[in-house]
Amino acid sequence: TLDLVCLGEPLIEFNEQPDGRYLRGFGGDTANVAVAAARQGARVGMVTRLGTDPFGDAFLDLWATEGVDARGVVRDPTAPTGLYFVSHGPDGHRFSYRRAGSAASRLSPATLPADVIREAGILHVSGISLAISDSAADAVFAAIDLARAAGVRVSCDTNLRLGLWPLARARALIHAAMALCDIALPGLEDAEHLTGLSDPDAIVDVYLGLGASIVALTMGAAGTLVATPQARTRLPVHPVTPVDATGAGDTFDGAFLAALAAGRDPVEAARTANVAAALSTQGYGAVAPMPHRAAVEAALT
Ligand code: KDG
Repeated sequence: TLDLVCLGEPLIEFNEQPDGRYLRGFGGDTANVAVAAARQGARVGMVTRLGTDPFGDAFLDLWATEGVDARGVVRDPTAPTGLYFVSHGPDGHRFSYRRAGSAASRLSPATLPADVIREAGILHVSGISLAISDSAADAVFAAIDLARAAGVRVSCDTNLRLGLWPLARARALIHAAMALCDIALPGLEDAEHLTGLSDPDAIVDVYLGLGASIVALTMGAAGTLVATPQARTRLPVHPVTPVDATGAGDTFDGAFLAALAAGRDPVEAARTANVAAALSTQGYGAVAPMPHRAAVEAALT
């Protein structure tokens, strides 16, 4: 059995270094969540499609190393593994995608590994899984149906990427998915765009209103607002000096879901996840600097 199954697109990462070179690594939001959760000790599976190219091989090697179950991964000889570039400027990082027509964009309901999804404790999806193609969005909703029918909890991160789709369509699909979710993981900036609101409590009301029983609103330097229908708690950010925040939100999600799967309450889970997310910003890349459980525990004490 698995604690967590993540559905979405892995992307090979080329991360700009101060000397102008590009450091090769791994990204793709839900794939980042998978590794982050595995490093916290969760049993994790990935559901996606990869090309039969060396970048697809590299992901399978990564998942073998990290202990991420790849039974739900299909290799597609007719489409490439996607990639993206990360550049850094005074306003933070910027992504440039080379992903149109990728293997993962061909995700569809017909090739979902139903057994892998049904055996999980939690299914995690995101706004990016919904954005990459119509058939991938169909796959997300089909996976959610499978999960709900089997009593698997569903988690969704807004991960709004306005470079991938227009706001109105993003809002319609992301909120349709959120209405089927138990665990809502909005980021403040995403949620401001999606709801038109700026007050964190009002935003949390929207996601609780859509039906989530746990909402963790991540607010960057302002910390995290964790809410259930019964209680709300604000947690401060764990102070570090960041180098690259790429994947920090995904690291939060992975550590949060791993802790929930281990039976921790949402506030404890968010406390751990805040630390994991902060530590993940101290090196370049989405995946390489993600902390293991021991480092998170050491920083918590
Ligand atoms: O959250 C970080 C991701 O956005 C990054 O790894 C790239 O998946 C990615 C995307 O589509 O933006």
